Amino acid sequence: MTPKVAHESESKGTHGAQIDHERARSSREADGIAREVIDNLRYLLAKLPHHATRNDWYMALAYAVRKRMLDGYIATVEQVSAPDTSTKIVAYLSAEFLTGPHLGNGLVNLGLWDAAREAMSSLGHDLANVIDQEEEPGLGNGGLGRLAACYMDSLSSLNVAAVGYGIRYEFGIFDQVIRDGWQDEVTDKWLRFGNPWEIVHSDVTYDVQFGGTTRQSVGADGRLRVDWLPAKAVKGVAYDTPVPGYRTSTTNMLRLWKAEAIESFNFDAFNVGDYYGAVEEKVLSETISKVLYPNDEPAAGRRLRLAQQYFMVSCSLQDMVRLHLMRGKRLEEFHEYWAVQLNDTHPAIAVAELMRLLVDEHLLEWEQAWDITQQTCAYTNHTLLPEALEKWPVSLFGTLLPRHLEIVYEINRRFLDEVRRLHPGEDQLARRLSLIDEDGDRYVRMAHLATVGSHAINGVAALHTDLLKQTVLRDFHQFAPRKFLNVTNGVTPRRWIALSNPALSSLITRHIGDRWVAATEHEFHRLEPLAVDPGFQHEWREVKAANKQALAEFIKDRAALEVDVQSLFDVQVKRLHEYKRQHLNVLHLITLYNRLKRTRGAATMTPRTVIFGGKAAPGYRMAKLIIKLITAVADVINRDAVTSRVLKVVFVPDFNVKVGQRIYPAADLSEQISTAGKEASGTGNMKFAMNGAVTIGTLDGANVEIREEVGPQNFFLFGLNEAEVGQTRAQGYSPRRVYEQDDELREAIDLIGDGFFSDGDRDLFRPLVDSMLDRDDYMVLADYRSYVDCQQQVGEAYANRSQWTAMSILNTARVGRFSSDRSIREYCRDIWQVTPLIASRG
Ligand code: NBG
Repeated sequence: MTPKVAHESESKGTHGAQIDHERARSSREADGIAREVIDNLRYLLAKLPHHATRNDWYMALAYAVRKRMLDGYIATVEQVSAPDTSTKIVAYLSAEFLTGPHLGNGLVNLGLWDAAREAMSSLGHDLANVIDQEEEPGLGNGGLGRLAACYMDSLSSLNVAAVGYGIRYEFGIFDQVIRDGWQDEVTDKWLRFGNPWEIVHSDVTYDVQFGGTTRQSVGADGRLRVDWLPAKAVKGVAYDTPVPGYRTSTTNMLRLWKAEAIESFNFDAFNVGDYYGAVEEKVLSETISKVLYPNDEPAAGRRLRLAQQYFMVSCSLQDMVRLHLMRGKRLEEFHEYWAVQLNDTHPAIAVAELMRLLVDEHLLEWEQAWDITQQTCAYTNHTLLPEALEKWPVSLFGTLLPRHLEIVYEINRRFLDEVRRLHPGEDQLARRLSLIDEDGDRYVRMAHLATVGSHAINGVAALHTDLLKQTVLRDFHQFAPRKFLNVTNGVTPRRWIALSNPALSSLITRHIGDRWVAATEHEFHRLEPLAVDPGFQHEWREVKAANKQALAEFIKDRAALEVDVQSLFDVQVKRLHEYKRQHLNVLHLITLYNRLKRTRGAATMTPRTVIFGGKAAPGYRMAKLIIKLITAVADVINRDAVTSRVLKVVFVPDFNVKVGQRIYPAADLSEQISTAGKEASGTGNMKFAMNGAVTIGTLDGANVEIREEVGPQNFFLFGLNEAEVGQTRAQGYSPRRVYEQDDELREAIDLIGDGFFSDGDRDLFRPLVDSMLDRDDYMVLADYRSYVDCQQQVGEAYANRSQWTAMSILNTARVGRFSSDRSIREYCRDIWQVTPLIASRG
């Protein structure tokens, strides 16, 4: 493993060494990179090459790549801060950024992949192994956080000046381990081996205050002033991670805040000898950015969660104000230079905080401040599920943020005056629109705050936006219809095709050139004529087969199971939730099992490998029980000599971005089977389709648009649509009746209920069985027959290889619209009114 290029320059004179060093700095060539990796080992990690661990090699390469990103970043800053600039900057505020590992993506975007591979191989290392060493930052739960990361990639790739603002959680989403078939949670210590991507700015810090009281006074100018006398304060420190665009010089920053104690804050405690009291204070301050909250758990009582939200928002807005003033601009024109996007309601407190900064701290008039706030902010809604709509008890809110509660009341008072003026006598309407929920205990409704404080509100898929207007935000829509618009989600083709599916990428590039990576929507259509070309089909199948082989090896490694790579890879990976209906998938599996058993294996059936993956919120008992059901059914099927020949079931533990990168490219069938009306958009559905998987799905979220794009004949549709779900309920839906009338369904449910998958234990799955038979909130039984029959068609279609391959190719060719570049262009045009920077190609 002795590096060939180790310190050539040492043999030269000092001057020569310096010049070599300078050349290496900006080198895009393999030897320059290799030399720098050796330098980094030595000067950043203090290691000799032959003592270096795999992590050291990864770190050394990461630093070399980061350096090249920083060149782009400095160039971007120079442009944005030029004295005559009128650039508007997008501030994407999000409690989650699920970026995935950075190294591979950085190499793709910077165009350094081949050089880095050559460099590492000259040093005796395989680039793929080095890349695999990186531990991903799990700073998000699922789709919402991953969407934020895709959008950051597109913003840079489209040369839009942007900052992603969020929280640097010390512990991200938990790691999932499966023990005895159950999910167990392990803390995610992603920072344990260091993080070479972030740059700490110890000088970019802000104080964030909490609690206390407020005091009114009248200033010398006769103006009413409100002072907030907080009880405590913490400091937010900026940690920046560069986000390079694809083959462009534009590099933006993801700026994440870490909470620290303000050193001088509790000096008194030191003076009176309460040393440990002071230390405790420090520990408490730091807990604010300690841990990411898993979603799908009641948050209403979580004081720390509200503190996190305010902490992140306050640091970010203070930072924007500082940068704005640094650029020599006036606060009156803040909205002309900043577009603040609220990613769901988690950062909705920004509306009140921006008002506070403008009115209390910078002494603008309320009306003007309100105008600026509304023009600056826009809000994206990501869910209609009532339990996921954030609201905070007024008492908790007022104790933590007394000044903000006053501001919320004042916003509400003015807003409701306007409502009453336009709709006199409609008290119920005013109650429904109010920022304060007064039915029973009083709550601050964060979605209402975000809606009132924004000039644009968007849903994340066409169906979702329509439902948003008809349900949760119906009254707001009637009140201000023009504020509402749809921006269908998208995913970045850089990470989700170029990086994770290199074989498919090079096949596509060989046929249509490489412009698709940046112009997916336009270019992918050029694949359509190839869909029926036998030669191309053959190559397409070979790529899929190789990806399946690679996944099979991964499954063997992680789940100790051998799977048949010729079989149909039928995949459902996403968070565990009843509305996503992993248990509907399980009912299908049990049905297949029963058919095989009945016919002693003679039933003609397309061999399948059914793959699950996903985390359940630690406190969501039903979701955890569904995991147990999947693993229990898998055990029975996989062990049975008859069934396991044609059917295998695997639960891949710890689904995350890295695992996703292995799974999407290997899928034949994508399961998008949520109850219609429940999945706002979905983004996994897009990743699958881009990688040539065909979807079996309901008319929910973005499935509707995916089906429109790929054509109904290339999409397996089943189930009730959203309107039918409502009608079925209204007509007194009885799941038990469905159960009684469908023999296969009854047989499947009875096996679960009778303890067949739980060693005779009839209680284990009882809550799940009862919930399906008694209420069936998610219409699992209602959609069962349609799903099972549709799966039958899938199996038959897969048996026709050339027809299936054509479907697969057409899926890829026609889903270019779901590139996040298209989404970001729409945000720029319709919501932010920003135009790209002029950038050179990187
Ligand atoms: C999720 C939705 C998904 C959607 C993502 C991104 C939340 C609150 N919502 O359907 O469930 O794709 O957001 O928009 O996480």
